Amino acid sequence: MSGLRALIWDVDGTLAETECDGHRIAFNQAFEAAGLDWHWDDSRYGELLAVTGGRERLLHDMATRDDAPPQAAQRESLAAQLHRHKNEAYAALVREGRIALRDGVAALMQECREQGVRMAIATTTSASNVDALLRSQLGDGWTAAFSAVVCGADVQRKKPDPEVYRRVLEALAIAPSEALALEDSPDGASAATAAGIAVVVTRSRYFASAPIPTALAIGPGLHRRDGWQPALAGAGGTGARVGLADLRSLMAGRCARAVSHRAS
Ligand code: XBP
Ligand code: MG
Repeated sequence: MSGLRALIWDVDGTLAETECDGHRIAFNQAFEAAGLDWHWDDSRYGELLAVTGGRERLLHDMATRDDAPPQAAQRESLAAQLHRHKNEAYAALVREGRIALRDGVAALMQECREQGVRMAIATTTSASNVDALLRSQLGDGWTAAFSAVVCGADVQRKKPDPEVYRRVLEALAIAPSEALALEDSPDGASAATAAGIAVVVTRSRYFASAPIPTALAIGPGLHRRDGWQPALAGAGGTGARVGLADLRSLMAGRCARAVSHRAS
């Protein structure tokens, strides 16, 4: 049985609720700045999150519009322009302190540091967005806390493809069984699972009830021990929140199940 050597964090929805009050607002600001009468409301944005990657999301939306440029090359160029503007607007929102880490995230990060569990990031979002968010939340030296950071532009294929997780494992030089991923979305969980990594899901606003059958456990957030499937054992050792002891025990349960399947 392998121990937990690294915790791999997804960013949007997992580290912070960045989508509704961050990326969505910033996309709408980019539309306005470009003189476009386009607006993504909460419900439309929820649908569009089925497309991973902001530029890809823009192109997908354009394909449904009569008022988008007719030629593919024009759409690509408009999507690139809007996406650049969106990321600048997102960074500005984050710098204003509009987006905080989700409850329980900082405490689990601190536990990782204390217990020598390395941390990494596996995200679809742009590196500039990760930098803006973590600089605002963890300070200028945030990169020192992470042994690997793999973002959207670093891979050929975004989540649900496992490439981003495989790249993280390579950078950490560990086996999939030695890592645990923290995710919030079906595509994110599929990506980690396809890379052979166990996934714990903390429910986020837009994926509050999405089926995520591959998750080792699903719960409302790292800040509480109730509402988890499967139920967390009483003695997590960290009081009211989810801690490394819980994650290790979930991983041990997964190994025990794998062994009993092999034996039967
Ligand atoms: C979430 C995404 C991203 C963000 C926007 O990534 O799919 O596209 O919505 O960021 P994850 P970009 O959950 O893997 O962190 O515009 O930079 O793509
Ligand atoms: Mg996510």
